[in-house]
Amino acid sequence: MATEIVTQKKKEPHSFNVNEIRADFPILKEIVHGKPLCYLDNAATTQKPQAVIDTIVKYYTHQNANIHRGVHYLSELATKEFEDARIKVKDFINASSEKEIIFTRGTTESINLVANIFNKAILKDGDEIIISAMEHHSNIVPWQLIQEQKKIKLKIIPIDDNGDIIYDEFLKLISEKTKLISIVYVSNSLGTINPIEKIIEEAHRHNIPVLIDAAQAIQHLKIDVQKLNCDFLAFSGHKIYGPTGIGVLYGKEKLLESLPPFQGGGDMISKVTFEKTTFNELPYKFEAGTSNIADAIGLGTALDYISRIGLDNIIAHETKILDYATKSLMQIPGLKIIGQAKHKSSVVSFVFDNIHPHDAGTFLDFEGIAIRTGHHCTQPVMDRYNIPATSRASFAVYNTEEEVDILVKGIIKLIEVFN
Ligand code: C6P
Repeated sequence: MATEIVTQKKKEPHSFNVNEIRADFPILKEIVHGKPLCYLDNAATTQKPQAVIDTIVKYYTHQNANIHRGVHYLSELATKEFEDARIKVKDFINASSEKEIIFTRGTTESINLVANIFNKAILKDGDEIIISAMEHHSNIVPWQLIQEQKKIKLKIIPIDDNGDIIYDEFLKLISEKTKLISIVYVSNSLGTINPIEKIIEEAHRHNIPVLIDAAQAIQHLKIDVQKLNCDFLAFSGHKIYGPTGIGVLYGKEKLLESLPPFQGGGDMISKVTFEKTTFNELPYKFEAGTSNIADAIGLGTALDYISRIGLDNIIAHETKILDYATKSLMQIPGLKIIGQAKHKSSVVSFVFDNIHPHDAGTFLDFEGIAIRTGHHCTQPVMDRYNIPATSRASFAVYNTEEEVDILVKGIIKLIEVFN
């Protein structure tokens, strides 16, 4: 019956027990090539807890309708669930208002949204955007697309051999022509945690807004946008145990008010005539068309899930796993870790003396181990280290030291077979 909504049993907060957490993720019981799945590709996407899967099934089974449009029961219910999810995002990153939370398809769309509206409203020939040498392609290409229309300059903060940005070089790049600093919080190929507090403070001394790509930070670090004082922040739902196809752009209310819409269509308007259209209030001005309702609600459940475990617990656990993995991998002769910054999060990239990363990835797959190999959509990082690709193990809340041991055993076998 449509009106009968299945209520989920409220769970008690987790005291941190990794086996209990693993039990929440049904996919972790899968057998791959006859071996238990050892999933170490969490920077690409995280697995989903049963609660998120249940939320999506429940939505399509009992709640599905279009939002913001109908006066009927289901439409009002779906609207409430969707807007509740927005409030959960707002609370999770401590934004000051839900007007500052725009639902997008993911980090990529969030960055493209900012690039698009900056291009429309702010950027002129001669203007400059600062990014870093460790950006994901989704924080490089949107700015290059603008360069096809306008003579804007992309200035790149260099990185050192460890994978840290060279802060003094960053200071030299700032000029009166800088219109935005757009920088990754945690590098997906090096694991570096950038000193974004310092960068934001410096940028604001020059009245320059800052966009933070938090795709690899939102699931591993505590983010308080008011404390950080960033102007924009982008992340994807699927990297924080939520569904694919949903993401967030946080923007300061005043800034968003002053900028034009991204796309045109339903929901983002206030009044349309053939002569003139006026736009809806925030955040709807930036959400044209029917939103990804089910997955926004699923993201809300993922954030509830994380909050129940507690980010402090997650950070402590993931730090332990990263340290253990780094120490274990460093002992393997012929393996070199790429990215040895002082502050790192949940990613270890490595190369071998004479084994191509793709061969390593394929070999380990047959051991049931899922890692990512390639350039990780950061080709300039590969160029910086003069390598074609890396193998990357990336960790999440459900990974264990035993899984690190399985990875190490698999690599030792790989080296024996290939040498
Ligand atoms: N990195 C990885 O395996 P989307 O695809 O929009 O959800 O996220 C894009 C993105 C942006 N910034 C950073 C730092 C990222 O790591 C990613 C996605 C994945 O590393 C897929 S390439």
